[in-house]
Amino acid sequence: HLVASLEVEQSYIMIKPDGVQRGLVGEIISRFEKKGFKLTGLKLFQCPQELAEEHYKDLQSKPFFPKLIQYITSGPVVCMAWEGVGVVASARKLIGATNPLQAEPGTIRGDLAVQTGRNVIHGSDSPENGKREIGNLCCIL
Ligand code: FUP
Repeated sequence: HLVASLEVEQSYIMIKPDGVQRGLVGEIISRFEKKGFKLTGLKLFQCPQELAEEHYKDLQSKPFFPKLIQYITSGPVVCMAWEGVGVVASARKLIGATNPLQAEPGTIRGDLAVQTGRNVIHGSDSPENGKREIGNLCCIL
């Protein structure tokens, strides 16, 4: 469980292909803006397979890995860097549980998604991964 931090951090937030296709980009950005975080990078991006595999390398051995890579490379994603005090843990709260059926109403996944394999958005799970992911995918930002 992530504890709220007093440090200024950066989180890598990515709106996945289903979120872009369903027209949820404005709604999602708006939630982070209203919360008070600072948008420091943004790009619409067609993620190549190698970058997707690098981004999700911790999940390489999972049975759903091939489907996950197929999904994330199926259309453009919106790559963003968001900055602020405690942004990593706070973004995870705004996003909600991985399985949208278990995500609380009021969260992005709780309000906007149904399937784990179509859960609309990614957010870094630690400040270290925030840096890594921004370095990995936001070399493009
Ligand atoms: P999260 O940090 O909430 O995005 O969740 P994970 O890092 O555990 O999983 C990353 C992505 O893998 C999820 F967004 C969707 C996919 N996934 C599945 O497709 N099936 C699973 O059982 C778990 C995760």
